[in-house]
Amino acid sequence: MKLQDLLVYNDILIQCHDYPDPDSIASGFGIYCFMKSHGKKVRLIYSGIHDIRKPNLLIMIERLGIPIEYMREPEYEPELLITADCVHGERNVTDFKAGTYAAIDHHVSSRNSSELYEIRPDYASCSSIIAVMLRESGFDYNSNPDLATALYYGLYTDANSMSEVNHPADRDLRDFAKIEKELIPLLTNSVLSLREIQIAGEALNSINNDREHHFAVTCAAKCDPNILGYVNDLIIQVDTINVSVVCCFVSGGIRISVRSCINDINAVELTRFITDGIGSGGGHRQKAGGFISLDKMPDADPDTIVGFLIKRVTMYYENFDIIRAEEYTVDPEKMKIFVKKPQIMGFVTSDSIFGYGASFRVRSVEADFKVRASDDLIIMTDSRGSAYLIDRAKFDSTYEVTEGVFDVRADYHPHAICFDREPHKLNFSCCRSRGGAKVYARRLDRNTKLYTIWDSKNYISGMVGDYLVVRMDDQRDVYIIDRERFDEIYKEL
Ligand SMILES: [Mn+2]
Repeated sequence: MKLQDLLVYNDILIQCHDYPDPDSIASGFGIYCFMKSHGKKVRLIYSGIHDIRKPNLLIMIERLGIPIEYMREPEYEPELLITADCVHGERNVTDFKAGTYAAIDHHVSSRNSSELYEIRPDYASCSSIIAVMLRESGFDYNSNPDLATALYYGLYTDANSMSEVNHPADRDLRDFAKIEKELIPLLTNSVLSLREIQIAGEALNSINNDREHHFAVTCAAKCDPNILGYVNDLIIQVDTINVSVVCCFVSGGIRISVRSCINDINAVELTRFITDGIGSGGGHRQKAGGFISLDKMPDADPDTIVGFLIKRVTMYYENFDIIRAEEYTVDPEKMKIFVKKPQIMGFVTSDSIFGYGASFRVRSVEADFKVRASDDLIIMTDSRGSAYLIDRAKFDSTYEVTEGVFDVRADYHPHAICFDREPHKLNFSCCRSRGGAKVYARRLDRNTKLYTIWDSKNYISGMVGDYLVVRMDDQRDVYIIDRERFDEIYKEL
C-alpha cells in the first residue's frame, strides 16, 4: 500500500492504539502531516479508559505541536479510519466504526488481509515504516523538524534507546532524521515514575535462574517498555547469568527484552525463536527485543508467560549443534558432491561511486559495512539485496561481465552512505559466475551454528533442511546455505 492510495478519501480519522506510546503518536502524526499537506479533513485521535498522563508523552505532544485528541467514545463515522502502530480489531485499540479501514503497523497481526494494511514486522518501529512511506510519496519528513523529531523518538523508544534497531529503514531514520537535539535528553529523562522504579525492583526480586544453562527469566508488572531494557541490562551483569529474558504486558501483547553476553547465543536469533509464529523480534547479537501478540496467547498471565519463556529458551539451548570450521573434517559417507551452476549477480566497482579513496558504508538488508574505495575492490549483490565485497583478482577469476542492469528484487535496495549525505542508491551491472566449482554438501538434520574460518565470534545459523557446504579445493571453507538458495546455486554431480 502507498500513502497516495489513501488520497481518494476526504474525511479521515487517524487512530493510535489505546494508551499510545511515542511510536504510535509519531506514526499517527506522520500520516496526519501527509494528509494535511493534501488538504484533507483529518483528525488524529486515541482512546482507552484514561487520557495520556506520562510526562515524556505530554512533553512530546506539547513541544512538537502534535494535534492529537483523546476520544473516549466514537463521535462520528469517518469515511476512512487509519490505525497507526496497531490494527483495527486487535485488543489494544478501541473499536471505532468507519466506512473503510487502513492500517500501518510493525506488529504481526492475524488481521492483515486488507489491501490497505501495511504490516512490516521486520521494522523495529512503526515510525520507520512511516518515514519510508512518506519519502516514497514525495513528502520529506525533514522539512518539518517537529515531525522528524517525533519519528526519531518513536524509533528511539521502540528500539530500546536505539540498541535494538533492526531493518535498514530503522538505521536510515536513526542516521538521517534532522532532529531537535536538545529535546531528546529531556524526553528520555522524563520516563521513570516512582512506581516504575519500584516495578524494576520487583522484577529483579523475582528472577528465575536456570543453573544448568545459565539463563534468567523474569516478568515485570505492567510498565513502560523502557523499564524492560533497563532491568535487563542489570540482570545480564550477574556472573552466573549469560542470557536473560524480561517481559511485561503492554497494550495488545507482551513485550520481551533479550540479552546475551556469550558468542554461542545470538540475542536476535533467540528472540525470533521465542516469538516464532506468535509475534516478531529484532535487534543485535547482544541486545534484542520482541513482541508477542495477545491474540496468539489469549490466556497468558505473568505466571504462564514466565513458564512459557523458560520452556522456549530451554528448547532453544537443547536444539542446536555447534560446528567450528577449523576443527571440521568432511565425512564422505555423509556428504554428496555438488557442482555450482552459473549465476547472474550484480556488481559495482567501489571507486565508481564517490571516487578513488573515498570512505563510505554500504547498507544492505543484513548489515552495514565499511568500504575504502579503490579500483581493486568490488561490491557484489544478489537478487535478494544482500551485499558483500570481493577483490578484483577473485572477481576476474570467478565472474565474467555481461550486458544489462542488475535488478534487486528485495524490500531494501543496497545503498552507499558517505558521512551525512543522503544515501546513494547503488546501481549494479550484471555479471555471470563461471560455475563448475565443486563442493561437498549435506542437508542439516539438526539446527546448527557454524563458526567459519573468517569469524570466530559470530556464528552463522542453519536450520533443519538447510545445507552444510564445504569447498572441495579448500576444505577449511565451510559454510551454510538455506535450502532454496542451495537449489538455485548447486546441482548434484
Ligand atoms: Mn511501535
